[in-house]
Amino acid sequence: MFVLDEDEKAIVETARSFADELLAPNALEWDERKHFPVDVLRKAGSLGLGGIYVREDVGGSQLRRLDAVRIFEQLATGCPSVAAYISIHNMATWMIDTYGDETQRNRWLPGLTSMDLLASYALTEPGVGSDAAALSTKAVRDGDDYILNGAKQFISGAGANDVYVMMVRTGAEGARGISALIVPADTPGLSVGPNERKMGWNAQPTRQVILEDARVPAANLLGSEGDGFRIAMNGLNGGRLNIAACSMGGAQAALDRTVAYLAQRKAFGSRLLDNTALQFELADMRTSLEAARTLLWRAAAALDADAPDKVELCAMAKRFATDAGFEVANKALQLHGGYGYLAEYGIEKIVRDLRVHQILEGTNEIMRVVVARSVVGA
Ligand code: FAD
Ligand code: 2MC
Repeated sequence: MFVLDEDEKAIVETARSFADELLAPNALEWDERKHFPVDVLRKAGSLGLGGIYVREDVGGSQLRRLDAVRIFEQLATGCPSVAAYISIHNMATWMIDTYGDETQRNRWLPGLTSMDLLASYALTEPGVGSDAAALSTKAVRDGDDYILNGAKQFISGAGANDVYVMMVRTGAEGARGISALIVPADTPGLSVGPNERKMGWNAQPTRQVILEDARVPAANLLGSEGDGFRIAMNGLNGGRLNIAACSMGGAQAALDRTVAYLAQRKAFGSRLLDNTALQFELADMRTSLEAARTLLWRAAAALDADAPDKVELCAMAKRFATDAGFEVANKALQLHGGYGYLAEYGIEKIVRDLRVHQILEGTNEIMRVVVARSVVGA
């Protein structure tokens, strides 16, 4: 698993070239202008990045989760925010591939895998984040439709997307009363709030989604009524790994730039890179990233193998890698001195982007809840 064969190397190199050529040169400008680069996403789609682990008959690349985390690490070296949106799009697209019927797959997946269509994942609500099973957006059956009322909060890609995979309540309280629906973005009665002003992740929009008597065909139900929470959580297992990979890529880029910076910066008569105390910092940063990457690849292999401990391994990897990634990026900022704090050096942007990975796709406290349950057998 740790020595890549030629095919695996080619996949990683393709993702790296895409990041070097199309993401990195524009990342600072997109952050400043809060620009969502849809044209670049379409190019990602043409390379097979829109359905990385989706089946080939609908245009997917049908790769493994292990390939996916390596791809997301490379994409994030160019821009963690754009890489993370591609990750969310892949999560939603995989949910339709895995739980959709043939009509749903053929209707949506060719457009989604090519990224001509963009997807969002809508679980969180204004009153409910970590305690997702308590969500209250209602879907009431009316003939051949569901009528949706409620609101979704913090939805990545909203307003620029074509479709939501949305978790709604069709039954009683609790996880078993939740269903997953494919909701077209142009559904009458669906509207979005303003783009949130955020600390980072500025190259993708985050908006509230409001549902007022929004009518969605019942044929858009994924699986059966009551399956929605399980579908949502299974999507998130892989999503958590990809977000962790985005932290790896951002932090690795920050570390690489720090080495280059210290090599040319002189103080007290020599290069800062020759200072042993600073070399020790770099050694610890590299060690942290290698440890996190090792756990991440182990969790991805467990997900590929559908191992019985995949859920807690994904949670461990998400918690560990997003914490490590943020700490490494923040140390990189420190080692740049005052220049690390300036936008043009690009390090503070990585720090801002990586901070939210400790919060979303399940906070790192919730990751500990998941792991703790596996330890104590709850
Ligand atoms: P809360 O659940 O209110 O938690 C507040 C604090 O309490 C946190 O520190 C939490 O860890 C802690 N806490 C809560 N319960 C426990 C517990 N049992 N034990 C210990 N600590 C606990 N959601 C989507 O559905 N789709 C998206 O596309 C999406 N994109 C996002 C993009 C951004 C930029 C952001 C910021 C969020 C996004 N989210 C999205 C929402 C994100 O998943 C939630 O913010 C997250 O799950 C936390 O929920 P909350 O904000 O309601 O915090
Ligand atoms: N994988 C598969 N199944 C899972 C699962 C997982 N990771 N987590 C829970 N389930 C199943 C569980 O096995 C149970 O199934 P069954 O009814 O068959 O026994 C069912 O789901 C209910 O689970 P719990 O009893 O554990 O539910 P509980 O409410 O106690 O806790 C918790 C669930 C806290 C783990 C869940 O609510 C959670 O993960 N919260 C965090 C929410 C989150 O991650 N939001 C991210 C939003 S998306 C985002 O941020 C983006 C940027 C896209």
